[in-house]
Amino acid sequence: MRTSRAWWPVAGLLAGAVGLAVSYAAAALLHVRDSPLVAVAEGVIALTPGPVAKWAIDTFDTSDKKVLVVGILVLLALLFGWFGRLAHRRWWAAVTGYVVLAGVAVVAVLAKPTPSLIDLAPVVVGLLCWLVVLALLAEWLRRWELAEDAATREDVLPTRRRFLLLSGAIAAVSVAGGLAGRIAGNARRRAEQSRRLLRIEGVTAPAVPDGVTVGVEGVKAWQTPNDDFYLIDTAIIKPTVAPADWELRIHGMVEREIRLTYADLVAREITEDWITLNCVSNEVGGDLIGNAWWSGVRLAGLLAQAKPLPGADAVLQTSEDGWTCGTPLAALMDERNAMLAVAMNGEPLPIEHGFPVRTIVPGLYGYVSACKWVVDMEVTRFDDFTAYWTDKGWSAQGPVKIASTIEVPGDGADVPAGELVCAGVAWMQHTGISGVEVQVDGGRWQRAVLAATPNADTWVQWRAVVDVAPGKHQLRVRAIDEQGRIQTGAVADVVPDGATGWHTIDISVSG
Ligand SMILES: Nc1nc2c(c(=O)[nH]1)N[C@H]1C(S)=C(S)[C@@H](COP(=O)(O)O)O[C@H]1N2
Ligand SMILES: [Mo]
Repeated sequence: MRTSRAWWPVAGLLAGAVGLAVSYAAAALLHVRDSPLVAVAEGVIALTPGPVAKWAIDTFDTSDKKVLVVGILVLLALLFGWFGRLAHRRWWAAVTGYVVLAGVAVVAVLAKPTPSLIDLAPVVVGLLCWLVVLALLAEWLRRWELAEDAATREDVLPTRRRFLLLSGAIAAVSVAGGLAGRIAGNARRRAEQSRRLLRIEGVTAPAVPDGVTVGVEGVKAWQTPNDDFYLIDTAIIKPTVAPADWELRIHGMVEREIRLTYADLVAREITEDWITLNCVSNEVGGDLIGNAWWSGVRLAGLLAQAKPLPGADAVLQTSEDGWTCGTPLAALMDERNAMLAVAMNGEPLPIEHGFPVRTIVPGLYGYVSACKWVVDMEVTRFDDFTAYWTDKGWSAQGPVKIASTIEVPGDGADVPAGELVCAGVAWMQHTGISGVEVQVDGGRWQRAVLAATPNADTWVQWRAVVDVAPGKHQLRVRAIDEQGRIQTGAVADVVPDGATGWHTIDISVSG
């Protein structure tokens, strides 16, 4: 291995290794369920005829994908080495080789049951690594080769040393990437495993109440499935806390500090309720809102045990990843179902929704209440602290604002003239909605029919029929709450405490 020529396959191999390692780490850190390699392995299994797959599993006496993954790795190593050799004289052949491999991974990832764009990120990262690293190594191999042609020892040695150092560094990056992926993946796997095995006494499956839908196709499901529930958080790497490691401390302006393990928590009485959660950043007509069956432990009881001191008016919540929010103490202690939630739609909280424990408070935007992965609650005063979003210009107080949306027809829809069925949702958690009205082109407000709701804390579906003549028209909606307050048409931005304005859509009516 004294000549540069012998090192081209090694360069290809190193580029391949670092690309795989970095994409593996990216998959683990981004919580993509499987790395591209595993996706390919599973793709191979899926494409393998049943008897062959069975034979392979029997022969290798292993039910997991290890043998297959190792097999694919060996094949890849050979390919990478070959690409490296190709790169010496035919750079584009090598590039094409890596791109084809990435293409195989893309197909494998997209063939999974619910692929999303983020699932492709590890493949893209891996491909970039391959190309950049191969280009780097090739550059130094070429210099080394030039020096060899010049045939003086003094020229050869420095370029050779540089190439070897670079190779060593890249090998180290591969190992580090592999380790990082392993550690992140293990933590995730452990949390996932304990999550799957959890059976929480008192948690029941959701039963959607009668009459909550208006029966118009195109209106979002009244109950939001966990997989469709919007996600907002600042954590690039989601905390993976196993229940056995979870502890909550309630302290600050209290007579009695409380420390609670997960077992302590779920040994208490479980409360369950339908609650709609929405984000203060939701634009008028936006979809940062979802409705779920939450199960957890009422905070009122816990805080009453801690006995807040006079003068306290806030609870500063902190999550495992350091995110903070300030919640009015009163909202956590009044009659509403403010809870430390452990389950969502009858299942242990999904990791990205705050497993093992998060806070849910009806009537408040998420940014001042719904702390995911909550581990600390300090009873305090609003005057004495700021929190993550208040530091960035958002309001300290975040009660939800009354809102309504038109979901059917869609914005820009073409509809026939005559009677037009419109439908959508409205919400004003913890107060409730008493009416919804729609308007065509600024005309008179027409009453909609409301579906049922189990309580004042969920959104409500509405349906109305309006008459439309051929031409272009605007439809508008507004809601009225249980106290008779009418949703304002004044337009406000989401900053600092939530958007206002009437959701308005355009339609074209044909004759
Ligand atoms: N730890 C943590 N909790 C958090 C946040 C966050 O960034 N970190 N975002 C909050 C915001 S702004 C909202 S709207 C809700 C969203 O909850 P979801 O992602 O389960 O829908 O979580 C809240 N809890
Ligand atoms: Mo939010």
